[in-house]
Order: sequence, then structure tokens, then C-alpha cells
Amino acid sequence: MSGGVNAKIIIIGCGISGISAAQRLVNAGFHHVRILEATARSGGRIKTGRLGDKVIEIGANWIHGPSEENPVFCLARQYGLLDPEALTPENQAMDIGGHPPWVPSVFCSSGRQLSAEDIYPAQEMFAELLNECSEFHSEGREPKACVGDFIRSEVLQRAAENWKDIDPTARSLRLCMISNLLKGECCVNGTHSMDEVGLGAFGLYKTLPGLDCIFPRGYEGLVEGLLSDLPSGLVTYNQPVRCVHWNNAEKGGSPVTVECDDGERIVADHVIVTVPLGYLKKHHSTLFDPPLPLHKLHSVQRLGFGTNNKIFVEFDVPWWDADCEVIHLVWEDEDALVDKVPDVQRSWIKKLFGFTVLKPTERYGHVLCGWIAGHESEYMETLSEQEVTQAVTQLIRRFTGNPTITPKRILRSQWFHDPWTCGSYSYPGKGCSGQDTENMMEPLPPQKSQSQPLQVLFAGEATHDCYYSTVHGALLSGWREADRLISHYSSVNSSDHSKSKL
Ligand code: 6YU
Repeated sequence: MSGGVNAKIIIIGCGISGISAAQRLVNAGFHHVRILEATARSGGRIKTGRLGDKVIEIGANWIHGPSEENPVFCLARQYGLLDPEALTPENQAMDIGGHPPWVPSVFCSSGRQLSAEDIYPAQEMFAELLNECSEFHSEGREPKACVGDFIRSEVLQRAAENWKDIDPTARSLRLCMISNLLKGECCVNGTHSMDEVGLGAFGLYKTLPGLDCIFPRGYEGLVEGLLSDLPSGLVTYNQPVRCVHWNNAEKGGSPVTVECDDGERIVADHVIVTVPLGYLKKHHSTLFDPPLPLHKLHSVQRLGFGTNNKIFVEFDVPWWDADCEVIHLVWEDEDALVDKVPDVQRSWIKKLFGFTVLKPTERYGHVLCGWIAGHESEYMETLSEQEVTQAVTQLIRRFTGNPTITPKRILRSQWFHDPWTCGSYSYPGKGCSGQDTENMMEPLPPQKSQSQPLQVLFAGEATHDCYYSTVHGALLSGWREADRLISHYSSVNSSDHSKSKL
């Protein structure tokens, strides 16, 4: 490694993938590592905020699959950031397949609360269909182009067969419940509609065992823990990068020059780009000189990156049951299996599938987190807080039939209009395959042979082959690219060494 430790390495972005790459490189002895971050803070899409005196998460919420194989869980445990229940073997062993078994309450648009019997058949059918969607990848077939088409056609067929003898109103209500579950799945996948999620690629996503848990004092504790191991001054804040000039060596310069928005030009041997896919989609043509090779660009375009936002709503008194963990809002005019609204400006609020309840009550009081994805969510971001409060209040009053319910305060995220993120997280778009993530993580110049120099490397959640859209996927991608450089120098040094022996 002796030659490598002097290599100049620039990391663009101080989200978890940029930080984990820096941590690995510094631990391996590299001492010319710098992170350039566009904003005034670290963490990127890990962003802890406050609602009054309550700690809330504006970005990432849970550790998905908190168990031994999950590096976020292991680091959080090491830093002492988790509640004791999350550390129990029982919690780690629970296999929930990405969908926590929350206790639901369901309200419908005529102001009634539905019973478990009303909705269970729809929930069961939907869960079965999601499992089937995940299996097409390993079966190597794709009976429909997108998850939405598959679910819709199967629900219609199965409902005609299995629900033919039930009362038409009850049958219609089950179909409306499926529309609600489709909207919820848009939030999980961070997409406008399940019609935009590729069916064959849906099963690329892998879950880990463990019942999802939170950071009681905030997800940013993880970021602080990792940063505390790095030399001070390694991160430069408020330093947006405008352009990465690569292949300079052919013109006689250093391999890569990073040009910042303020005009500063920094030369480097290697650059690790960790900007979000949403940012890359919007700015790739100016961010790289020469431009990205076509196969890489096409993957940037094919992979999906959508919006999922939260609307936190606090109340003085709860209007939901004490054991309730998730509240579904079912529109009774939506038996056509819809996950988008016809007129975004007039009826964007119909896209909000419901709320999760922040628990435990002793810590959070009475706070709900509303979830809304897609273009409706992007439109919501343009409204004033007062307009959002009004829409949410009307919605809750209508669904509960209680005209007096009044939120104490609200706070919503605005990820689409964040200029350095441009949305929430990635998903496999229609026509995507594992080759697209391979292309995303491929360094520049394209690695036609082992001897190609490594100039620009790519990390970030959207570059992980099976844990995309998560914090652990992002963290692992940073380690992966650091390891690529570490092994590059190990092999360079060992071949130098063997040459010198000759
Ligand atoms: C998770 C969860 N979670 C909710 C919401 C969001 C996300 N995720 P970063 O963006 O962090 O860093 C890049 C940096 O680059 C950033 O600081 C920029 O400012 C900077 N930058 C950009 N341009 C620059 C420039 N030009 N120059 C310099 N700097 C520049 N993940 O594990 N648990 O609960 C959630 C959630 C609302 C928005 C999430 C969750 C996603 C993670 O937050 C995200 O992946 C990582 O933080 C990204 O880190 P990074 O380093 O890559 O980028 C079955 C099946 C279905 C498949 N999907 C199921 C998965 C479910 C995912 N669920 C998520 C849910 C929530 C609620």
C-alpha cells in the first residue's frame, strides 16, 4: 500500500456513502482524502429534525433488517444508539420480508372505521401478490412489464373467482383497500406509481432479518459516530462540485480535476462520486467532462428515482386506538385499483395512503407521520404549511367523522425540491435489470481490462445491487468503492514488488 497512501482522493457528497468510503480509506492509511459537500451539513438523506421538543426523522426512518449482517445495526449497537428491545435476539431473528406486521386501523371516506374482517382478505391477497412479484426475478420471467399491471390483472381475476359470492359493497370496499395498499407501496418504493416499477427487477431487492427499529435520539447519531473517527477538517462544507474533468492524463495533466461552483479547481488521482441518482439524472450532462459513456447514461435514465415525503402531525389527544401502529385511509370511490389521482392540484391529498403512529407514546406524545409519494407529493411541497395543514385537517375530519379534530402543529419533508437530492430514493424502473446497477457502479474509464486506471468511482444507495434505497445499501457502497481503491493499490504494489525482485 505504500505508494497508494499518498494518492489524492476526493469524495463528492457527505451522505452516509461518502462518509463510509472516507472512513475505510483513512483506516487503510490513505491520508489525502477530502470530502466536498454542497450543503452546510453532513448526512444527506439522513436528517434528524425536531417537532417541538420531539426528535423526528425528515429522511431515513428505520434500520431495515436490524441483524448481524446489517452494518448499520452493528455500528449503531457499537455506538450505543439503540433501545434495548432492538438488541434482543428475538428482534434480530424476526423475518418480516420488508413489511413490518403493524397493527392497523382502517377508516373510509364516509367517516366509518372498518373492521379487520372487512379488510383482511384484501391485505392477504395483496401480500401474496407482492411475494409473487419478488419471485419473477429468480424465475427469469416477467409476465407483465410493471408491478402495477401484474397486481391489477391478478386482483381482478382472483376477485372474480374468490370474491364472487360476497355482497357487492363489501367486494368494492376490498378493491378500494387494494388501491390504498398500492399507494402505500408507492411510498415504500419511492415511486409515482407501481406502473413505473419493473416487474422482473422488483425481486432484485433483498431484505435482511430483524424487526425494523429506530434511533431513539435520531439517525444522525450514526453520522456523528462515523465522523468522529475521521480527522477534523476532512470535510469541506458549502462546496458544491460543478464538474468532474476526467481523462486529463491524456492531455498531460493530473488524472482528474474537480471544478467547484466557486471556481476552485482541485486535482486528484481518484474521485468517488456519491451524489443521489435524482441529482445525476438532472445534472449528468454538466457534471462530467467528457460525458458519461452511453451504457452508463442509459442506466442512469432507466433506473427510477421518485419522491416519498412525510407529513408529521401532532395532536393534543389521540383519536386512534392505543394499540394502533398504522392508519389506512380508504377512498370508497377507488375500486378501480388506482395509485394516482386524476387531478393533482385538486385532489393531491388522496394520494396520502395513511399514517404511521410514532411510538412509544411516552417519548413522542401523540404524533402521526403521514406518507405521500409521487407527483402528488411533489405538488404538496409547493404549498404553504398552512395549506397542507388545512388539507390534512379536512382529510382526518372526513375519515373519522369528527369535525372537531384539530392538529397542534405539522412539519413536512420536501425532498423533491431539495436541489442536491431531487427526490427520495431509487427503484428499479420498467425495463431495468441487474445490469443497470452494475453499470451504475462501474468506474470511469469503463473497466474493459484489469489494467484500466481508476479515475472516477461511484457509490451511493442507487449503486447497490440488492440493498438500493436504504442506508445500509449506501454505507456498503461506500465501503465497496474504498475497497476497490485499496485493492487497486495492493495489486499495483505487489506487481511493483515482484518486478523489483526480477
Ligand atoms: C433506510 C429508512 N426511509 C425516507 C425518506 C428518504 C430516504 N431512506 P445522500 O443523499 O445521503 O448523500 C449525498 C450527498 O451528496 C448529500 O449530502 C448531498 O448534499 C451531496 N451532493 C449532491 N450534489 C452535490 C454536488 N454537486 N457537490 C457536492 N455535494 C453534493 N433508508 O435504510 N431506512 O427508513 C429510509 C427514507 C423520506 C428521503 C429514506 C431510508 C433512504 C436513505 O436515506 C438513503 O438510501 C441514504 O441515506 C442515501 O445515502 P447516500 O450517501 O447514497 O446519499 C419489497 C421492496 C421494495 C424495495 N424498496 C424497499 C426499501 C424501503 C426503503 N424505505 C425507505 C423508507 C424510509 C422511510
